[in-house]
Parts: sequence; C-alpha cells; structure tokens
Amino acid sequence: MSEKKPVNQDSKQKDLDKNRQDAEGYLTTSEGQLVNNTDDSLKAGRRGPSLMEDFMAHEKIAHLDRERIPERLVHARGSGAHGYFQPYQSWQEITKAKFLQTPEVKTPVFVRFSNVNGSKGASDTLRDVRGFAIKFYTEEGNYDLVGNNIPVFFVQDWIKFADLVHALKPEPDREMPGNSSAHDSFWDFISLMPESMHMVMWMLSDYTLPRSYRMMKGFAVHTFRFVNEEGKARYVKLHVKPLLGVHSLDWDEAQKIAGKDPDFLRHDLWDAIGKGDYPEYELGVQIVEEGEESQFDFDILDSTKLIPEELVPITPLGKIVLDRNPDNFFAETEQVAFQPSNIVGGIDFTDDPLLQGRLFSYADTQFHRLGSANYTQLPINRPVCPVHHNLQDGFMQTEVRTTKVNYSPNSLGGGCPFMTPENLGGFVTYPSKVEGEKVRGRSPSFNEHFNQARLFWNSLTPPEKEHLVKAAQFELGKVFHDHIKVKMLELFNEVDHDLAVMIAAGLGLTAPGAKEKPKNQETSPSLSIIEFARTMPKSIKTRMIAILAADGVKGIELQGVKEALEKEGACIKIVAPHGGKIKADNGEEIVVDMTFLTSASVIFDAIYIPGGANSVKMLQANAEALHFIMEAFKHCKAIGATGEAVKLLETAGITGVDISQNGLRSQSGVISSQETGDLSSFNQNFIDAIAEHRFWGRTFKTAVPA
Ligand code: HDE
Repeated sequence: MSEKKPVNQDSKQKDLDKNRQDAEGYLTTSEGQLVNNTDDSLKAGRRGPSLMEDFMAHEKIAHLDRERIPERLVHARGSGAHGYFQPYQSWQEITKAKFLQTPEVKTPVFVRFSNVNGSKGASDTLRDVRGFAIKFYTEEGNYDLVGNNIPVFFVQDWIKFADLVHALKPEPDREMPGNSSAHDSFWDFISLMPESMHMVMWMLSDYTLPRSYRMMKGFAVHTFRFVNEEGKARYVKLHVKPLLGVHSLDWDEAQKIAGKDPDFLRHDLWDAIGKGDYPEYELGVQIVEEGEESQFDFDILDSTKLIPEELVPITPLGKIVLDRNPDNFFAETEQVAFQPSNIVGGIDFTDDPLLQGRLFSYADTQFHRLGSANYTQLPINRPVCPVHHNLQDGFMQTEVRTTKVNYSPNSLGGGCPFMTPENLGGFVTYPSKVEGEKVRGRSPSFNEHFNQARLFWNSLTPPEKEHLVKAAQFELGKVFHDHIKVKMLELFNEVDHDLAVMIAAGLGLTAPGAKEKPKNQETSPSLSIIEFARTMPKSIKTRMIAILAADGVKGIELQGVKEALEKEGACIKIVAPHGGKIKADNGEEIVVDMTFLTSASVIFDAIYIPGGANSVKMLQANAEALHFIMEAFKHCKAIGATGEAVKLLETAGITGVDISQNGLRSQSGVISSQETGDLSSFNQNFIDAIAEHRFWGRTFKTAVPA
C-alpha cells in the first residue's frame, strides 16, 4: 500500500525550515547547504588550476550534463496546456465513467499537441500529422485519450508501426531530411503499402498544416467501447472539435513561417491562453450499437477507416477548456506520459489490431524515456485520486512506504489493498467473446483500401483538391527514384484517375490508363475543412491582424478600424518601418509593436493599411512593406485599405482582382474605401472577410511575385 507522505513534510524538516527562515532566498546546493559563490570555480591561486574539492562546481556541471532525456521517438516536439473537461449532461445511459456523469463536475485535463515526424527542435509548421493527447485526471484514476488530428492511420496492424516510423524518419545513412516525409524511403514504403492510401490522402491535404492548435480537430482513431452500469456495451469513435473551427496555412506560408517563427504554433497557444482567450473544444462520440457494426462496407476494427458523420452523427458529450499555461516545460510537457492503456471503468478497448499494440508500446517507451518504473509519481502524471498498490522500489522511488506488507493476499495488512468491487467503479474488462486459431494474418474484411480514400477526395472543394495535388507533386517531386513515383501514380489512379493525371503532370510522368469509374462516388462534406467551416459560427476572435503604418498615418482611420476589429476579439499589431513610436497626422503618438524587420506577413491572418499621404508615401517607397502586402495577397488573406492607402494596393501589384470600392463586400477578400467619413460599412465587410479565413479561390495570386 502506498502512503503519500513526502519526506520533507515531517516535523524535523519543519524545525529546520524555521531555523533557516532568515536565509530565505539565498543560494543553496541541491543538498541545502548555503553557498556563497557559484560564479567562480575554486582555484589554487587566482590564475591557478581548478581544485577537485569544488563540490559547488561539480554539482552544477554534473547536473547540466544529465539534463536531457531521450526525446520521444515520434511526437517529439510538443506544446502543452492545462484545463478542464465538463460534460453537458449525465451520460449514464451509455457509460458508467464517472467523469461523464455530472454536469457540475469539472475534471482537470492536461493536453499535449505535437507533430509526429519532426524532432524536438523541428519547426512547428512544416507538413506533419499532429498529435492531440488528453490526460483526464478523473476521480477514478487517469484516462488518456491519445489521438491525432486525422481520423485514420497509415497501417492496420501494430507490427507494421516500426517499419512505418523507420521509413518516415530521416534516412539512416545521412539523417536527412530532418523534418519532412518528402523523401525516397517514406514513399518507397507507402508505394508498397496500399492500406496507407486513405491516410496519405489526409496527410497531403490541408489538415497537416494547421493554422493553430486551437483550430484543429482531434480523433481517437480506433473504435472503443462505452459500457454502462447495466453492463451494456456500445462501439464508439471519439472526436474532439475546436469551437474556433478548423483552419489551415498555405504551404508556401507554412514553409516561410518555419524560418520566420519556428515556434509559431507554440507561441500561438501560449499567447492565447496567457491573454485569457482560452481554447475550447467539444468532445463528442459516434455510437454504434453492438450487432449493427456489420451495416458498414468496412470493418470498424480497421483503423484505416472512419465512420462518415453522415452515417453516424456525432453526439456532443461536453466541453474541454484550456485555461492555464504550464509552469515548467520539462516537468510538465516533456515528462507527461500518455498511455492509451490508461482507461477507466465505463470505457474499454476493442480488438482493433492497431490499438492492441499501443496498449504495450506507450508504457514501454515511458520506462525508457523517463528512466524509471516510477514515472507515474511525477507531478504531471500523478492521479488526483489516492493510489493503493503493491508496486515497490525502483529508480527514483519518491514515496517512503511505511508498511511491511507489499503482497497480496495478506493477513498482516488486514488484506489491504482490497480488490475493488465493480459497483465501486472498479475497471472490469468487457466480456466480449473471442475464439479462433492462432494465426499470423488479417481478416479479409480489412482488404479494401481505396473506397474511403476516394470518398475523401470526392468530398474536397476545388481549392482543397488543388492543394492536395500540389502537395503530392511536391512530396514525390523530391523523390529520386522514378520507379517509386510510378508505383505511387498507380495507387493514386486506384483512388481517382483525374487525380493521378494531375499529379503526373507536375512530375513530368505519364499517368496510368483510365480505370472504369467505380460506382461509389459518394461524398461526405464533413471531411472538407472548407465545408466544415460553413457549419461553424463565423468569427475573427483571436485572429492576428497587422496594421501597416508610418509617420503621418491618418490617426482617426487607424484607431477607428483598430477599435472595430478589437471589439470582435481580434489581436492587432502595429507594424512600421521603425520601432518605438510613429506620429499620426493628428499629432497622436502610436506605439509600434513590430517592424518590417522583426515581423512578416506570414504570421498574420489579415492586414489593414490606413490612409495618410505621408505614411502611404513612405510605405510605397519601402520594398519590405510592398512585399508584406503582396505576400498577404498571395496567401489569400483578407486585405483592407482606406483613404490614400487604396492606391498602394496597385503599387504592390494587386491588380486584376475585384477590389471592393467604398467598403462594399468583395468576393476577392480585398476591401477598400477611399471614402473615409464613415467607415462602418468598410469595417463590417472587412470583418466578414477576415472571418472567411482565406480566399483560397483567389485568382491572379500566382502572378504576384512574393
Ligand atoms: Fe503513438 N506513440 N503509436 N499513435 N502517439 C507514441 O509514445 C505507437 C498511433 C500518438 O504527447 C510514443 O510517449 C504505436 C496512433 C500521440 O506524449 C510511442 C502505434 C495514434 C503521441 C507510440 C502508434 C497515435 C504518440 C512515442 C501503432 C493516434 C504523443 C513517445 C500501433 C490515435 C503523446 C511516446 C504525447 C506517441 C507508439 C500509432 C498518437 C512510441 C506502437 C494510431 C498523440 O509509444
């Protein structure tokens, strides 16, 4: 039985602390000795050699030498946040899990977002699948939902995970490329693994370029079970939906941010929580009654398949709110140990052959990564409920156990700890029926690989299709061996002939011959980011907007538009040719947040340029300012200009598009108004344009050299 009583809490320690209160705040060693100088090493003479007895220096360097632990094999780069989960109502009909019973009860959570492929120092924005892992600290112990931002996976059987990771990671002879799947070994593997094609379509889509962790879905991927108090089980797929909607970056933009602000997504999350713009998500579930799973033309245990929302809608269970940044990156975000095997009564596994392997791998990796079987005692991993077990000793055991009984059954300890009866919330494995011969093989129900890849393709809007084709051309364009590209074109041809033809054109290869179009040409609009956005409330909350200005800017225009945008929750930065302050035409001094040197258009969602003859003249003569505007246009962002600044759009090269005049609505997302007396219609239409996120269909953008 574990007694949770840290050593430094005993009375002896308290006395010592009292005696030392005068020394509060002074430097000590890790053993508590007060020390007077750790800025100079101990030497024999001021110019002499260092002495071996310098325990202060030894401690400092020896600790530094050991400060790194192995980075996660995958998902190495991550950002974390604390928060809570609150159910909308009692879900006792479908599960007995306590954290889903009472709408008044908030369950603490810690969430870690990550990118799969890149190492710990990778840039945030390059194309990568994202992890979305949630630890629920429930009153019945920890429940971990370790998901991704894509609802399916590359392989069906966990034994293939090692091959996938080897192929994806930098090639072993040269350790290149550092942070990209665009290389021979990855596409060689994929070209020989048709089961990956559905996930590959998602990977090449805009889902792998999230604008923000706050604007990203999460999926548990596998089918799990919910079990209620009566023991009735149902199949479930868990989903997490961001209330800000799903938004993504443009590929060119993502690559540029990787250099301009490699911590872009980390900043975004940290800053938003710091400002009180707490990210919110909805946890939901698709429910399939036992016995009804055979209605689908795929196997619900196959993790390369999703259940279209049009067939089984998502039932919203409750809300996740992230309201606190971590205090210490290493102690929390780095040391957090997620495990799909962390489960509570009322939720259970299924026989999904991908899930089964995960139930072993995560604990195994934590033993290695965190160096001890006692990693569950780390503050970030510790459950909020009491723990009673017979696990003993091991490296870095922090608990001082005071019982001599560490086995079961026992009489000396009164039989403690007792086995928890089911009615007290004890986890009991759902007694699903299993029988069969031992066999290395797969169910024939796992054999079809292209229907859902095609469903995904058919569900995308034209700009999303264009992005996917470009992504495939980019990835395969970086592959050296032609036979791999040819094999991939054959697989794309199985998905859709037109898709294969378009990709082949960019590679300078011939697409395989047309196949008879499969009858199944259904669509599932919820799979498209753009279609999904249409179902969400429009808002510019937390969007980053740059106001470009220089000395002489029309103060009244700048402040009026700024206030209107801020009222809608946007985050405004004044970008100017120099730091400090600029002087408006009315004499007002305006604080500059960033300069053209310290910022870039790619870190903003939209830009606004106020009038003022002198300001506009200065921006017109500033190549960096013109580049800023052109680039924002090329990346399909909303652009607003008023007064004299309207002509600046033309100087920047934004011609040939429908620029709205006098603040009217525009299909192109470029809103201008030469009339500056009343800017209310300009403000409204500019706000509506920003809420569109991007004008992907914007024509003429490729003619803009940025
Ligand atoms: Fe993971 N995965 N994975 N994975 N995974 C890890 O655990 C593994 C899979 C996911 O923020 C590792 O602590 C196997 C699917 C996330 O700390 C490792 C298989 C999904 C995270 C591991 C999979 C995920 C990981 C590496 C196939 C989405 C980061 C470091 C059988 C549902 C969690 C670590 C965090 C991390 C194994 C497939 C999500 C090696 C064997 C499918 C979000 O244990």
